[in-house]
Amino acid sequence: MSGYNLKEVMNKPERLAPGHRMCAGCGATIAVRAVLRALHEGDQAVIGNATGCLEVSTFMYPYTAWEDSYIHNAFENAGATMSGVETAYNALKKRGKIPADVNYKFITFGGDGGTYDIGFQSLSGAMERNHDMVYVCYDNGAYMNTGIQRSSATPLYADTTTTPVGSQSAGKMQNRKDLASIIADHDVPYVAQTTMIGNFSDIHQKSEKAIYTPGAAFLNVLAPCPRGWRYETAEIMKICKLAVDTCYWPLFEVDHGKWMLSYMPKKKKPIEDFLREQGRFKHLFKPENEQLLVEFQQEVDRRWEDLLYKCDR
Ligand SMILES: Cc1ncc(C[n+]2csc(CCOP(=O)(O)OP(=O)(O)O)c2C)c(N)n1
Ligand code: SF4
Ligand SMILES: [Mg+2]
Repeated sequence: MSGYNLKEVMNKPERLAPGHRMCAGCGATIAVRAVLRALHEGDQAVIGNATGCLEVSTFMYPYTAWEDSYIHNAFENAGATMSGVETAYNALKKRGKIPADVNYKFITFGGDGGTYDIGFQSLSGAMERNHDMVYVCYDNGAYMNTGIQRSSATPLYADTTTTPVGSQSAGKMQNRKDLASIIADHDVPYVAQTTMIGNFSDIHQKSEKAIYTPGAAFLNVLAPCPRGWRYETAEIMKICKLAVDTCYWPLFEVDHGKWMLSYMPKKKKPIEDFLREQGRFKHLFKPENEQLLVEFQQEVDRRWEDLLYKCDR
């Protein structure tokens, strides 16, 4: 892996062109651009994309913001589509129909709805068959494109349009699914959890590893949505940092079965610091909901301890 140089990386040509129609400050597009910057110069990519905000707003036929080949498939089959493309590519290369010095990489993007829920079976199949591809989930914790419905990635007690907060409900009643661990249990070569913090080195280095490690790789990227999470657009970097420093979104990787923590907060912050910034958790700060905050903290602690245990082995 090459050393990380922020200036060099940021000056690379953009592979997702400006002019798309994602909201200003959307975490998804920042995540996509960061992942694609990890492609080496000269390498080409085939991009897959499940239905969701990213697809709907970057690929309005006959316009596209994607500089690479791009396939929009249905919600449920992003994993299957890209595994088929990778297989066809290998077959054509074997027959000499694609020159030996041409290098394609296969990268699929899906939102949490398209990945944790509806496309889960095809993702699981593609990972288990160990296709040489990267599946990137941009996790904004709800079905944003259709109006902020809860998914299995939505955090506990979040206010969404299908888990509305009111006198009878405190928001989503279930904990979020831990998809990165589930994919790690597929025993694939590389899995990582990341987001946009600091100088972007974490997401860059993990993306490069994911793209250039032979076999299947999965990246889970926290991609805040200012609209659905209800925070000030300009605060995205603060929100991501708080997600990591409260251990709500730990940064880790699983490289050929070896779990490794990428970042240990100097001082683990209380979960309130992350939740307070977002309108979807506003109700948790009413005096009568104090116990809900305690429960949220317990859940974060439980998962953090579990991760530390896995990384210690
Ligand atoms: C099978 C199927 N069900 C529902 C839809 C409607 N739909 C389109 S985009 C979307 C939300 C996608 O959510 P997510 O994958 O989290 O991506 P986000 O919009 O949050 O970026 C839904 C429900 C669809 N296109 N296909
Ligand atoms: S609704 Fe959220 S996820 Fe969709 S484009 Fe806007 S900020 Fe991004
Ligand atoms: Mg989503």
